[in-house]
Amino acid sequence: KNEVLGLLVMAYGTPRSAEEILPYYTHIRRGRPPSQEQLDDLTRRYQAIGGVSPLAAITERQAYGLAEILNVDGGRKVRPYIGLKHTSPFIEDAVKAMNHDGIEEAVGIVLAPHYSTMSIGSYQKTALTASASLGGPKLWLIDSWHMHPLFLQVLANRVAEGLQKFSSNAEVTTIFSAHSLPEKILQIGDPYPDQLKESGEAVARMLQLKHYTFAWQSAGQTGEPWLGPDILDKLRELAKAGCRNVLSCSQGFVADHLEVLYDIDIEAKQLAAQLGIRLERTHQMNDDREFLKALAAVVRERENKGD
Ligand code: FEC
Repeated sequence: KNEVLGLLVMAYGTPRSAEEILPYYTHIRRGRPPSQEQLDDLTRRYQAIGGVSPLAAITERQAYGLAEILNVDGGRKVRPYIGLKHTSPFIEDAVKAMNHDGIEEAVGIVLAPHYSTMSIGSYQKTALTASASLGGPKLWLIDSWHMHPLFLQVLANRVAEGLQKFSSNAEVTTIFSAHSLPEKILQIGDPYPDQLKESGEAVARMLQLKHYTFAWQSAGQTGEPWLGPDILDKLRELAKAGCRNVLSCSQGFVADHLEVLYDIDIEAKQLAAQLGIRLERTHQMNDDREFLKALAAVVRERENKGD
């Protein structure tokens, strides 16, 4: 038996150059190319954050950093494989490479904390379909890790650090947000909205936060209703209620990427300024060692659980 455990690290993926924006966007839209106007708008947002997103490099540092930690913890040795949802190396490529390398068992983790059929569920389906068609490896997939105590501790530390940006007597409202999804997920009892609440409430309890709320961000424009309230509407509502200080915690994401660097740092900050709100945000997890240690614990727990 192959003693090496495969470590399938799945993430969203990002275009690595301006030329890759069109195929990437087309893939996100399940093969339907965007209109010129939509493409121009997305290109403009990438330009506003420096041309390309740092996400590709961060995903690599997270995956290899995680493997490094696992390879010195005394447990089974791991070999990392990155599988991306919307650009190469695709999830299918990673499963194929594991199969080719003779990996028999692998733990699969998605670099997003909360489960939805439309997010983690779809990564998992792709991975399982690929391994079934190739005849291996056996995949031990992790559904969600938003309530792992080590992760909650890192998240709470981030919020505590964020709150310190404000003066000690300021009244600050923390907004916990995650990527919005089409409202139709509610009809199938999707756990996503409850999971967002669960981890946000846990952090609020740990820090004894007095003022906190929840919102959705980065909704797509597909014509159908998406989960709300949107974070921009939430800011308007808070401003009306007299709130002047807001800490944004995009707890649904674990890296600095377009949805944080543009949607929060540019778009939400601009609106906040117009509303007379000081908006700060928590640092993303990126390849912070404490965060990767939390993921390492999640991986080992799944490995130990087995089939
Ligand atoms: O930095 C980067 O380049 C990539 C940032 C990025 C992340 C991300 C995470 C999530 N998405 C989720 C769901 C959807 C759904 C649609 C959708 C559309 C886009 C578009 C871009 C994009 N997403 Fe994304 N997402 C990122 C980027 N996403 C760009 C297309 C243009 C736009 O709307 O801005 C709508 C698809 C459709 O049109 O039918 C649904 C979810 C996550 C969080 C979980 C995860 O990371 O997997 C859920 C990062």
